[in-house]
Amino acid sequence: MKKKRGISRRKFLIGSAAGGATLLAGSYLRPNSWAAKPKAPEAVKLTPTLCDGCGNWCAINVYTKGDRVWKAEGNLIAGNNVGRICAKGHALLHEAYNPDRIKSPLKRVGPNKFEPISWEQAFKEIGEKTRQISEKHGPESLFWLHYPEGNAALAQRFMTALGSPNVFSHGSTCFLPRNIGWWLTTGSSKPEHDFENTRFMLFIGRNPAAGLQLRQLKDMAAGRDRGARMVVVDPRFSEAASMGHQWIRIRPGTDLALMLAIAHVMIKEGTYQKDFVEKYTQGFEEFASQVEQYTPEWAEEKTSIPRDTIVNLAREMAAAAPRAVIHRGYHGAMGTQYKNSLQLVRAVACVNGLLGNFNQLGGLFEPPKVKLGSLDKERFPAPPKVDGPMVDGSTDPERYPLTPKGHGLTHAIPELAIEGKLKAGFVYHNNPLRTNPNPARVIEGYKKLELLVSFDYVLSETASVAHYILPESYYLERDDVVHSNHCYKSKQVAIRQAVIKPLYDTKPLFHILREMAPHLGIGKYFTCTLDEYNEALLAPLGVTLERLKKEGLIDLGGEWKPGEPKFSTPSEKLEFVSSTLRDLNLPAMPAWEEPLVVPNRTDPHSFRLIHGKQAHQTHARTVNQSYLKEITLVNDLGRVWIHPDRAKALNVRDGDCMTISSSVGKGRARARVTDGIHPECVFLPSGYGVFSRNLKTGFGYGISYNDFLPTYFEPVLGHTMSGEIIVRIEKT
Ligand SMILES: Nc1nc2c(c(=O)[nH]1)N[C@H]1C(S)=C(S)[C@@H](COP(=O)(O)OP(=O)(O)OC[C@H]3O[C@@H](n4cnc5c(=O)[nH]c(N)nc54)[C@H](O)[C@@H]3O)O[C@H]1N2
Ligand SMILES: Nc1nc2c(c(=O)[nH]1)N[C@H]1C(S)=C(S)[C@@H](COP(=O)(O)OP(=O)(O)OC[C@H]3O[C@@H](n4cnc5c(=O)[nH]c(N)nc54)[C@H](O)[C@@H]3O)O[C@H]1N2
Ligand code: SF4
Ligand SMILES: [Mo]
Repeated sequence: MKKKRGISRRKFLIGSAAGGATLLAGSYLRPNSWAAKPKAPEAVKLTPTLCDGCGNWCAINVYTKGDRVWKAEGNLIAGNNVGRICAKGHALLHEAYNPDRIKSPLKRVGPNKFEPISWEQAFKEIGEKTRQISEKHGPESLFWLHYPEGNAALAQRFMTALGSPNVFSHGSTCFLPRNIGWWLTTGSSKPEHDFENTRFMLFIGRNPAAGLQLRQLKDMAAGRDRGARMVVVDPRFSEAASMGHQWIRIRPGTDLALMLAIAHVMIKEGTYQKDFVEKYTQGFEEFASQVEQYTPEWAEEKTSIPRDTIVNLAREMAAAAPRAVIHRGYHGAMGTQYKNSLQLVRAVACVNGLLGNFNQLGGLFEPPKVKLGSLDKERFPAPPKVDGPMVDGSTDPERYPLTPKGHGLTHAIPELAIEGKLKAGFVYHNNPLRTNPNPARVIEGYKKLELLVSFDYVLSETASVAHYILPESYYLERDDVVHSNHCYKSKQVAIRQAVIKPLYDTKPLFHILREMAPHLGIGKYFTCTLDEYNEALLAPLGVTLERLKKEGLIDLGGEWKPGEPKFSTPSEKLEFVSSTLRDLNLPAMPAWEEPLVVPNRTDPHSFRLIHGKQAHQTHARTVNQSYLKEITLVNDLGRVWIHPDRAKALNVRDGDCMTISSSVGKGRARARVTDGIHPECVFLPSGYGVFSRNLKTGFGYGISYNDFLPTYFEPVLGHTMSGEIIVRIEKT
């Protein structure tokens, strides 16, 4: 059953080193090629599961006809997506049938040359090599890197069993300052927004209409339709801006100045929520005298936003308070993009404090949390704790005192490999060669590893340089660990489960680890079955695994209600002055900090390069899906946005080819000349630049911001500062 519909191993063609691997000469999916196949009526079956198209893990009901995937619908009660599915969620159903998929474990036998091997051989060889490396260089020379999801706890268990503290996530390229800034100020790193009931919503470098969060998007629209005002601050006219009442065009990297000036106006005019500030905050007096210097006139200089616009924004928000809310941010201005992003997040949290919106209708709230159970330690002994520091210094209190354990700084891995401090890596559901800065250096580093094991379902850039590729079954083919990340206003628990049988010789991560563990001498920590594991997680919730599998997602109640705000900071208040930062001798109050780099305003060729998501692509991994690539091609969405005045000075017309270069890279892209962009920057959509030849649909289309981004470590947290890119642009 397993391999029949795919290609047999013998037919698996290995290309020449120069030409790259030709995995198979299969036909590519064309719109409806499979869905429309005329067939006799077949049994229709519904399986509830979770999408894997991005970190939202939307709950979906997938229908099969016979043994093929047919269609999907969103789960109506799911906290993250309330019945919705995006274009990627639909298109990725087809990806199960993409001929680029890896069909069995592979061993790399030369540059881009792979040989199919058995699981047994793969486990044996990986086991031997890992043991050798661990004995010779210590377990600290091993690392795991993943996009953490339900399976994250498994990876942690696996590395702990091996004796290594080195578990990395994508955090330093995505959300690090956002989480830490909120945590420092309010004690919680991811507050939710009651957009449905708000009267004013402000977005600062956050675009839920393309960096999708389907629940937020629905609630934003609902709030707006009920009369809330929607304002979007972005250097470009984003999709969220197109939904809103007002787009405020800001000079990139300067949102902190805007926030400080808004605080200045609200305090000076006495329009902040005084009762809230008095009862629930700490350090207001100091903060108030701090922001006295940040006048709207001063902020106009920094941000290029007219003074009156700033004053009006502050007044409108204050008038709507406490039912006024500033989005908590994600990856844009408040994520890992700027040197001042941490200060910006702190400032945004503080202005939300001035609005007094915490735990209020139409404001911010702490979503109810599900507390999952754990394995019975008598039956399933846990590996001894590993207390040592992470190899990248991210857990060193002297160096990065705030960077949380379990994430690390992923972009430090290449240098550590070059220095010989890291020798072997396991990379799961992550593609650092494409998603980390400065690919030349990342490639060099990863190639230095003595052992690189990739768990992927296609030969991504990273998988293509790995020594072994252990193909995980596609999300539609596998059962996973229980998820508890769907909680929005109530507690929810959900599960991903197989909709179809695996098409090829692939396995879910749980099974891979369980079967590989004995070869690494850690088999005794991986004796439970996935069902036993999931049952242990569900035990405290009073929900059976059987019921969860039947329903896919269960609402456990515990509805959020507005009320008294609670902050789990050291002072148990919202901290304008952060006690943690003060103890660390770091700036304890939001204060202006320049971005790391600025374009040369007198040079017509000099720009900041900014970037962002498009609704139909995830990172750089979905352009290998033919429908999604088609959306890009038909709408010409790969172009780089440039302001008409700047384009004119370079003699660039709409559609012309431009050469873009920075201190680390060079590339070409066509121009989209538009006044929907700040003149001092260009905007590059972040979904392109696939350079793995083994991804045949996506290969070679477009460029990536990482190609131009030097390897930086922000001084306090260590994140990538991926918006601190200066490029030179010329007409090609
Ligand atoms: N379709 C889709 N949805 C996704 C994802 C995906 O890949 N594709 N990924 C998910 C993940 S992991 C994440 S992190 C989120 C990311 O979601 P967002 O945080 O919304 O991410 P971005 O699109 O990177 O950036 C948002 C906006 O910031 C703007 N921006 C850049 N620099 C500045 C600045 O200095 N100031 C201001 N005010 N704005 C600036 C950009 O123009 C962009 O419109 O999306 C999630 N959802
Ligand atoms: N070029 C570029 N770089 C980026 C971004 C971007 O938009 N563009 N965004 C930044 C942000 S916000 C983030 S969060 C990070 C994300 O960084 P990564 O986690 O590295 O990003 P993804 O592209 O989602 O990589 C996922 C990898 O998992 C593989 N994969 C997909 N499905 C499965 C599966 O079912 N099982 C397994 N085992 N593997 C699977 C994909 O083939 C891909 O190789 O990247 C950051 N860097
Ligand atoms: S937002 Fe789209 S791609 Fe992401 S999980 Fe939901 S349906 Fe899938
Ligand atoms: Mo992200």
